[in-house]
Amino acid sequence: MSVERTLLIIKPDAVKAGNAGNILAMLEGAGGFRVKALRMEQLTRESAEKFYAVHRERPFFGDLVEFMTSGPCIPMVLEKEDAIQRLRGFIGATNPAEASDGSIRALYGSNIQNNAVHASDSSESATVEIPHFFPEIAVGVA
Ligand code: FUP
Repeated sequence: MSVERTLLIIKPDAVKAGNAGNILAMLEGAGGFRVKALRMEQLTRESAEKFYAVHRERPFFGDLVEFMTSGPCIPMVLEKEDAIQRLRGFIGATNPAEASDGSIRALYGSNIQNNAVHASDSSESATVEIPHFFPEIAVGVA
């Protein structure tokens, strides 16, 4: 295992609900992830469509873009040993109803769309997703 970087987004539902601070505290505390970059921003339609381009043909794509542009979100780069897979475990399943107890999505997600956070699902995804938001941050750890 090696130290990796991955992208997490606190989504508009969690920001609106005032859960961003609790989520960040979980990530840094119990999760042990180090924050390498972080910003609050409201996604444009163009940026959201590009970010989720892999889902362009799926029936939920339009609603997903609508949701992701509905308010500010907080993208961040996190670093840790084996960060990509560990973060996926820490956030829980896509559908909060199926997410393991104590995971971020179980605690703060409402449904499969409004599921509080996004995290890169592979090193290939992280390599594209980190520069989408933070082109100035290296994808790999020196
Ligand atoms: P994940 O990698 O866990 O975010 O899950 P997916 O890549 O399968 O889905 C990406 C996003 O699409 C999810 F965060 C939420 C949204 N989605 C829906 O809105 N409806 C669905 O039926 C499936 C996914």
